[in-house]
Amino acid sequence: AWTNYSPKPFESAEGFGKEAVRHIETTLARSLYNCDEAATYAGTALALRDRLVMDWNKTQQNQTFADQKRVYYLSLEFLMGRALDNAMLNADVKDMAREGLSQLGFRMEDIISQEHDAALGNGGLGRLAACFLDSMASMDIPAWGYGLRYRYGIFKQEIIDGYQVEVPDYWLDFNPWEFPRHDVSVDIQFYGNASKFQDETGKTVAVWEGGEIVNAVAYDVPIPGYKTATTNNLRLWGSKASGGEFDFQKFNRGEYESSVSDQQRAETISAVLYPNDNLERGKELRLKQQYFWCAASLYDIVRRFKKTKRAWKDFPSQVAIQLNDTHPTLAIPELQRILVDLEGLEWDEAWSIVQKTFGYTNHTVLPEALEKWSVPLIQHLLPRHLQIIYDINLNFLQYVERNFPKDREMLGRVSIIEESQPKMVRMAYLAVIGSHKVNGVAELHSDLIKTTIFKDFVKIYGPDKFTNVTNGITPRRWLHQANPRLSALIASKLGGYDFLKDLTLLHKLENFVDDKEFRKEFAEIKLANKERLAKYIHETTGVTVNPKALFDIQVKRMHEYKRQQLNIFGVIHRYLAIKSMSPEDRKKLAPRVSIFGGKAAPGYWMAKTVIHLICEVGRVVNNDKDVGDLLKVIFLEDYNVSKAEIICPASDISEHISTAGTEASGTSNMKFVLNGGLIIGTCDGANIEITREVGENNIFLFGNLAEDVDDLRHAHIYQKYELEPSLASVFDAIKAGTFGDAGNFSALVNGIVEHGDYYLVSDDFVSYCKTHELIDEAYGDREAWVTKCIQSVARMGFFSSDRCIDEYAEMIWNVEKLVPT
Ligand code: DL6
Repeated sequence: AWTNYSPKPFESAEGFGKEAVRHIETTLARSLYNCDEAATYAGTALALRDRLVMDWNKTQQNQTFADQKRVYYLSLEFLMGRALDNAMLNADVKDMAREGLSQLGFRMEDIISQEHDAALGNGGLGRLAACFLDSMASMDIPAWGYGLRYRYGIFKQEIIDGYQVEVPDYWLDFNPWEFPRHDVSVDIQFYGNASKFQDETGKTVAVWEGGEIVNAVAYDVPIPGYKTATTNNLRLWGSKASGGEFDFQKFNRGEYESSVSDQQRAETISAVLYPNDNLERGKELRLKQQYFWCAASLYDIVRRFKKTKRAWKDFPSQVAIQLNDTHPTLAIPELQRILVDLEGLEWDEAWSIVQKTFGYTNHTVLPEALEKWSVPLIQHLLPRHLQIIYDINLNFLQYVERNFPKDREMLGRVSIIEESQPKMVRMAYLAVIGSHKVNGVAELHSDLIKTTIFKDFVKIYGPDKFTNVTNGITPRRWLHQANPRLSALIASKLGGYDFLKDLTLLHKLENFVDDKEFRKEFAEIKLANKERLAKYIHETTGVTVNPKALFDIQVKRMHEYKRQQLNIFGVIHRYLAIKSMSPEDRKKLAPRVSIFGGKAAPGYWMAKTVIHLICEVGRVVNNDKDVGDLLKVIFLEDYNVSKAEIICPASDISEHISTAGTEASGTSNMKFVLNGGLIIGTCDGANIEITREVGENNIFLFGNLAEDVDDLRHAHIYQKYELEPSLASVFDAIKAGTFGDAGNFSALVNGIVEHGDYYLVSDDFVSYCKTHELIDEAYGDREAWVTKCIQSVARMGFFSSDRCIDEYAEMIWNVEKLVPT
C-alpha cells in the first residue's frame, strides 16, 4: 500500500535547488562556479527523477501485488518530445522549481530548452502513443508501453538552399529518463530451420533450430501521471550481440574488424527508426526490428504472467495487448508459438487465448501503407512463424468455406496469403483474424475500414468485432504545458485545474463568451503566443513577420495526401492577386503569414519537391516590396514535438486539408482548436467530429466528400478535364519561372494536369480559395472571431485522450483502474 505517498517531496524552492546542486556536484562532478545551462538541466532533471523513481517503484510494486489485468501497448513509435517540463507539471512542482532555478541564476525556459526531444516516431501514430501513455498513467490504468530504443530517432531536418537535408538524430548523449536494466534481457532467435515430428505419444511437435541469436536488453522510462502517484513504465528494447562484446578467438587471431562485426550487426537492429509515415517499404531490417521487439515484449509479458502461477486460460483476464497498427502483428503468431511449442497447449486452446488477448488499431486505409511481407522473406527469417501463419490461415479459410459456401472467391480475397509473385503475407488480415476487436481512429475512418479494406471480414465476423475510438490528445501537454497562460485563464474562470483531468468541464467557458475581461485576456494571450512564434521565426529564418497578421499554419508530415501542395498553390494565387491589385485594394486586405513545417521521408521525392516550392515561393514573396506585410511565407525547419508546443498556441487558422477519406483522424487539428485557433479543413478524419462538437459556424469546411472521390478520380482518367483559370494561372506562374527553375516543379504540376490528379487538388482548388476569402472576411470582424474561438475551446472536451482511454478500457481491454491509496 502507498501509505507514505507525499505529493510534494521538495518542501521549498531552496530544497529543490539544493537537490539540483547536489546532483550537479556529485552525479555530474561539476563545480557550481562553471555550471552552464546544460549542467543545470541535468541537475534539475536528476533531482526530479529521484522523486519520480519513488512513485514508479511503488506503482510497479502495487501493480504486482494487486494482481489485476494490465494493458500492454505495443507501438514501434513513441514520439515523446521533452520529459522535464511534463514531469514537473505532472508532479505539480514547476513553480517551485522555477523559483529554485531563479535563485541559482537560471531561467526555467532556458533550462527546459536544453533537453533533446525523444523523437522515436514519425508523426501522428507515435504521438498518439505518447498521449495514451500520459492518459493511462493519469487515469491510474495499470499499463506498460513496449517499444524499441532506437539510437537514432527521426532525422533532423535542415533546409539548405531551399532543399531538405537529413541529419542523423543521435539523442542519447545524456538521457536521465531511461534506466538500463542489464538484468532484464532476452535472447531472440532469427533464421534457422523449422521442422515437425511426432513424439512418442503421437503428438506433432515443432522445433525451430539453428540460426542466429540477438540479445534484447530492457531500458525503462518512467511515465508519470498528472497529479497522481501512478507512474507507469515504458520499456524500450535495445539490441546487442548475444554472448559478449566480441569474438575472442577472432580477436586473438588478429582479425580485429571481424571480431566486433557480430556486435555491430546485432546493434543495427535497434539503431534507427524507419523514417516513413504512412508508407511501408518491405525491408528485411524492418521485419527484424518488428520480430525482435514483439518477441522480447511477449517473453517479458509471459514471464510476468507465469509468476502469478495462474492457469493459461486466465491469460486474457490478466493481459490485454493493443497492437498500434500492424507493426506488432508478429506478436500474434509469436504468442501462438509460445503457447503451443513451448508451453504444450493444444492449438485451439492456444488460439482462443490469443484472440481474446489482442486488440488491433488500424490507422490508415492508404494502400501504400498497408503492410505486406514476402513469404520467402518470412520463411528465411522466421521459418516457424511462417508455418504458424499458414496454419492460422488454413483454419480460418476452412471456417470461411463452411460459412460462405456460395462465395468461393471470398477465400482468395480474405486469405492471409496473397497469391502474388512472390506470395505476400497480408499483415492487416492477420491482425484482424488474431484479435477480438478492431478499431479505427475516427468515425469516418472506422466506417471506411468496414466498407473497404475489411468489408469481407465484417461479413465473416459480424459488425460487432469492429468499433471506433476517435483519437484524442492529452490536455496536460497540449494545453497546460504548451499554453500555460490560457490554461491559467481557464482555471481562473472554472475555479481550478480540474478540467485538465476532465476536459468536458471546458463547456462551462460558454458562460464567459460575453465576459469582456475574459475576451480581452483570451485575445491578448493569442497575440502573445503569436509574438513568441514571430520571435522564433525571426531567430530561425531571419524573416520578420507581423504578429497582428492572420497566422495560417500547416504543420505535419509532408505527404501528397495531406496536400501541402494545395496550400502553396493557394498562397501563389493570393500572391498573384495582390500583385494585380490597386494600392487602394491592397489597403483593404488582411495581412497573412502562411507558415509550413514538416519532414518528408528521405526517399519521397514529390514531398521534397513541395518543400522546395514552399521555400522558393517564400524567397520570392518575402522579398517583394509590392507585397510587404500583406503576405509572408515561412517554412519552419525540423518540425518536432517541442516546436509544436510553440506553434499550436499561435495559430489563427490551421490547415487540415487532406483529400477526403485519406486522413484517418489527424490529431493536430485538435491541438490547434484547443489552443484557440480555428481550422480550415475537408470533411475528413476527425475534422467531421470537430465540426459536430464546435458547430458548423466555427469551422471552415470545403471540398469534395469521401463518397465522391472514386468517381472524381475516374473522371480524371476517362474524361477530358479543363483546368480552372485560377489554378491555370498559378501553374503558368510556376512554368514561367517566377519561383526559380520551372523544371524543378514540372512533375508536381504534371501530376495534376496530365497524370490523373490522384489527390484531387484541381477539384478542390476553387472552393479552397473561396473559403480562404471567407476566412479573410471573418477575421475582419475581430469580435465575432474571438467568439468563435472561445466557443470552440469550450466545446473541445470530447477530444481528450483520457476519453479515448476510457473507451479502450471499457470496450476493448476490460481493465480496471488501480488507484493509489
Ligand atoms: O491515429 C493516429 C494517426 C492519425 O491521426 C493519422 O490520421 C494517420 O495518418 C496516422 N496513421 C499512420 C499510419 N502509419 N502507419 N502504419 O501513421 O495515425
